[in-house]
Amino acid sequence: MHTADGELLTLQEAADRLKVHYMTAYRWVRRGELPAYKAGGRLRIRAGDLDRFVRDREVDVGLPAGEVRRTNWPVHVDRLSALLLDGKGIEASNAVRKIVADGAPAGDVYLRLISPALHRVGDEWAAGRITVAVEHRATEIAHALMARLSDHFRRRGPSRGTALTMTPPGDHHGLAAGMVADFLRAGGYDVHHLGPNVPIEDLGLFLQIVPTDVVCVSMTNAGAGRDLYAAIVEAAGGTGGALVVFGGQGADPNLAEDVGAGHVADLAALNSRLDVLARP
Ligand code: B12
Repeated sequence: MHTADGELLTLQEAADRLKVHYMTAYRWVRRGELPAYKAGGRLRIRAGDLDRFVRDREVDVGLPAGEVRRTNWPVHVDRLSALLLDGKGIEASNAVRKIVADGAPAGDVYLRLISPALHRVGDEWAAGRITVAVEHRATEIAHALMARLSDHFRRRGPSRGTALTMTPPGDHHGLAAGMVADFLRAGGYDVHHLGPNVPIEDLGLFLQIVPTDVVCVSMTNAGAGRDLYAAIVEAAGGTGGALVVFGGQGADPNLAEDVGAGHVADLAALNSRLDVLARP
């Protein structure tokens, strides 16, 4: 779209150019995403601002009004991966904010955007194309994105129980455990998120003091032996204790089953799987 930069448009004209309903354009103005001015009691939009708005959102706008807008995840993953690798935290945050404002559920942002983007970062590291420092920077940006989204996972109403989330000792990959914590909160659990690298002994002491229904362990490093699985179940009170569920890239379903624990691979299915696993 090319217009004279200073040209002033009414909101209806701006909506027409964006091919969206008047109210959609108004919502963007209210949210401060589309800059507008009041002149003669009416909202005016500078054509240059409209151009910039379109450029920023080239994937999202331009669909006929009324059409269901689908989030184009592969395009967003490409963009977010690039921003993470370039260390562009503010731009990454703006991109995620827009995607959510356009209706994408925060849970999808975790599973379909942030996770795959981080996997790409890992691939770059494994191929020797980026340093560990660059990978750390990307992880910190991802952490900040998640912190800003965490309010979306709150749920009011009666508690479904108490859950604990963590990674085992020696596993420093804490982001996924944070996602698990947020999904459990959305599912109605009160969550104690202990984060990464939790010593087993301290887990046991914690669980003796804080009554907990479910312990969700995120395992990223592959190759943990049966002893670790068994020690976690033991710390959770053994067979009569809390339900222990393992998940993550490095979790072994057979070992989980072998020690009497559950295994769930798909985070989106965790809350419903817990209903089944918790049944006597
Ligand atoms: C960031 C990162 C790090 C950071 C972690 C920092 C932090 N605060 O988390 C740091 C720098 C510490 C790190 C260190 C290492 N890392 Co690293 N790291 C990564 C990276 C790039 C992203 C991890 C991540 O957050 N992914 C995003 C999450 C959300 O995705 P996810 O783990 O797949 O989780 C999803 C599902 O699995 C599931 N899920 C996960 N947990 C659970 C639990 C439950 C209950 C359920 C239901 C579901 C579920 O839901 C999630 C959402 O979709 C990955 C690349 C990758 N492929 O993930 C490598 C990666 C995991 N790292 C790897 C390696 C090798 C290492 C090091 C050994 C490197 C080294 N030589 O030092 C060390 C190990 C350190 C340690 N002792 O743990 C390898 C793992 C190989 C393996 N299979 O063991 C990977 C895969 C990189 C690669 N391509 O080779 N790493």
